Amino acid sequence: MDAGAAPTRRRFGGGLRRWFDRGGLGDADWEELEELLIQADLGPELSLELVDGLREAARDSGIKDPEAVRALLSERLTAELGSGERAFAAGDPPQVVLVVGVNGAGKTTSIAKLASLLQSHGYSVLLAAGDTYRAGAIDQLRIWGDRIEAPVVAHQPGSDPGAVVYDALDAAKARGVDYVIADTAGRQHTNLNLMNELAKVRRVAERQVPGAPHEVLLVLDALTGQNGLRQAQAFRDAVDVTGVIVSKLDSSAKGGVAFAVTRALGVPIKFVGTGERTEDFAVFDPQEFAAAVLASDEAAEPGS
Ligand SMILES: Nc1nc2c(ncn2[C@@H]2O[C@H](COP(=O)(O)OP(=O)(O)O)[C@@H](O)[C@H]2O)c(=O)[nH]1
Ligand SMILES: [Mg+2]
Repeated sequence: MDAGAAPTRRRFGGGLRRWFDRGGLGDADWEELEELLIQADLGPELSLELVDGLREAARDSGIKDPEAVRALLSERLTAELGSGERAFAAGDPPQVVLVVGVNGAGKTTSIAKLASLLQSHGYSVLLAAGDTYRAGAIDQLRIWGDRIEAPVVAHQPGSDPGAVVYDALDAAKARGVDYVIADTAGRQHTNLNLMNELAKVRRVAERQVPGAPHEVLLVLDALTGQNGLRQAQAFRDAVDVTGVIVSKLDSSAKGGVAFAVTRALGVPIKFVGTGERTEDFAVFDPQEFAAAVLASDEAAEPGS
C-alpha cells in the first residue's frame, strides 16, 4: 500500500510539505491548504470542511506552526476513511461476491487478486464468468483461473449472466467451495439495460444462497478522479454496493478520490490494487493510507 500510494503522495505531499514548512497560519495559508486538498481530489465539500475544522482546532489549541497541523490532518483523514471492521466477511460457504464497475476499471484483474489473497488464507475459490458481453472477457478470466488454479464456471459469449451465476453457485454448493467471485460486464453507469441486468444477477444469487450476495464490490479506477463518484453512486443505487476496491493506485496521483468516495457512498474501501500482478493488492488500512499520503517522500520511500 505504501508504494501504491506513492504517486498520490508525490502530488498531494509535495505541495503539502511546502505548506507544513511555512512560517505562519494566516487566511491565505488556510485558503491554499483548501486548494491543495481539492487538487488532490478530495472534492470541494470535504476540503472545505476539513480546513474549517483544522482552522478551528488550531485556533482553540493555540497552534501557530503549520507543522503541528500535520498530525491533526492525518487524524481527520483517517477518521474520514472510517475505522470499522475491514476483515472480509466470513460465514457459511459459499460466500458470494459480485464484482461490478465500468469497463476497464480493473474488475477481472482484481477478482484474480482477491481470489489469490483468499487462497493464501486457505479458502477455496470458484470464479464465475459473468461478463458474457465480450468473448475476450471470458478467456481473460479463464487464463487467470489457470494461473491461480481456481475453477472457472463459464458459458458462451452472449449468454445470460444470471444463468452463469446460477451454475457457479450450484457447482460451489456441490463442491463445498468457500467463496464464489462473480465477474460482471463492464457497465457504463448510464446504461439502464445493463444496470437492470446487474440487478437481475443479484436476485439470482439471493434466491440460490441465503444471504447472498454477501459482498458487492465496486472496482473504481483511481485515475477516474471525481468522475468516479458519479459512477459509484449509480452502481450503489442499482446493486447495493457493500465495499470498494480502488484499483491502479500505483499509476494515479488521484488517490485522494478515496476520501471523497467513502463519503459519497457511505461504504468502506476494502482493498486497493497497486499493480498488474496478483500480489499487487492489499487490504485497505485507513490509518496507513492517510499516513502514506501525507508522509514526506524521504520518510516514506527509503532508498528510492
Ligand atoms: N497498474 C495497474 N494496472 C491495473 C490494476 N488493476 C488492473 N489493471 C490493468 O487495467 C486494465 C484493465 O483491467 P481489467 O481487469 O481487464 O478491467 P475490467 O474491464 O474492469 O475487467 C488491464 O490492463 C489491467 O492489467 C492496478 O492495480 N494497477
Ligand atoms: Mg473484465
